[in-house]
Amino acid sequence: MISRIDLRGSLPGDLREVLPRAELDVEAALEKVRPICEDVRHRGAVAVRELTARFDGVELASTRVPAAEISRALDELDPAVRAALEESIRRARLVHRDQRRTDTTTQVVPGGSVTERWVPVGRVGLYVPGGRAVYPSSVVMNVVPAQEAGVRSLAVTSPAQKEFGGLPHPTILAACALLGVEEVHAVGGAQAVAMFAYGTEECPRADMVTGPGNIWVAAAKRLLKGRIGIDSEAGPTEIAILADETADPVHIAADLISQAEHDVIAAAVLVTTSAELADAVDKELPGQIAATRHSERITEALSGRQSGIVLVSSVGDGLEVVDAYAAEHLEIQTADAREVAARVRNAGAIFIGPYAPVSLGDYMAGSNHVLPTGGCACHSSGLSVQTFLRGIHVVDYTREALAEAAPYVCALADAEDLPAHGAAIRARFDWEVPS
Ligand code: HSO
Ligand code: ZN
Repeated sequence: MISRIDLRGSLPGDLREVLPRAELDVEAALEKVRPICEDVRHRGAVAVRELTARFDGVELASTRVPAAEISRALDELDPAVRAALEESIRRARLVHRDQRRTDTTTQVVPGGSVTERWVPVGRVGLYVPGGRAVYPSSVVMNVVPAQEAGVRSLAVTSPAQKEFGGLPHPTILAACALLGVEEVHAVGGAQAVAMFAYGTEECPRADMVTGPGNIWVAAAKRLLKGRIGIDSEAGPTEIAILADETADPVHIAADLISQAEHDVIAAAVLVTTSAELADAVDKELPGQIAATRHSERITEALSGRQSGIVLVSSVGDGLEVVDAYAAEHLEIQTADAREVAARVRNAGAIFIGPYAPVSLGDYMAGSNHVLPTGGCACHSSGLSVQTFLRGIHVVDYTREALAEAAPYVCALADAEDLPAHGAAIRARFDWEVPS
């Protein structure tokens, strides 16, 4: 069912051309999203509530979820889920706390220094999908780094659900309660991103919006980027596995299936040096798929053109392939997996050996599961404390240190035909260039 690409000869020049990949046409969604964003911009909360009625079939009195509903959701949460969320939060905090940055001061010359001061973003809006994808774990993965970065004002938004009386899914609300998030809005889709970008009477404007969403959310992020900071557009999830003959086909099949479970357009790619392993995985898949609840969705994802098994002649070639693919999640299931993993250059997150499956990272490793998709791992990282910080350079020079720099500044200003730049220096030294 899963297609095969044989690259055991020499690797093609442009690997990206031959590797399977989902195509999400965000561009096409832009025109639909534009009037929605404009409406929110001009009519604020009224527009957000009208759009929620139109798209989610829910009439909201206010977009803001009452505090009592948030604490009630926690009271009613299954104790096993509560314990798991608490442990997930604890582990994520450990990792993200270590990502905090300390200010550094560099003495450039005597009397001249530059300090890099790390300052958290003031207000952040966190988007949590609703509908088919109800991920309280994503609340944890968005909120923890923002909190550890020191973000003072945090608001979560998640689509209003008809079946839950117009509130976001109760497990989402309970996760917010566990994390101490008090501001939650029952808004989804492009209107949620616009609500944060422009602000409404019920939701103050945010400086940044993060979190995964559907194509409308991605399109709204693309449209409003600049007015509001974004993390990434977050496309369909993907897993790549680099494996040799030492890997267990049962594990490989299970891990491919686990991420295919997210979406019919999720991608699962196995890159292997072993044709026997590829055959064994092929054989293993149907039985495992048949035994799982979302078998239809999984079958569609695995047989789609975004998924496949890629045969390579060496682990070295395999590394070239996975680097070109730049997967959101990359498992290394080879002999010396640690050593092989150390050679990977492009991946959102790397999972080493047989006991670090992606599902562990989704919930409980302590790592973040909001990661770059669609090949963006070659230039971007997943969500972290750094996402919510800005490094501000603070320049502090004495008169003497400026005098020493003056001839250089003036020379470069002249070379760029920007004499007023040089004049701003000379004005401090009786209009001379100090020597
Ligand atoms: N694998 C998803 C995250 C997730 N998995 C949430 C389960 N729940 C994208 O990294
Ligand atoms: Zn997952």
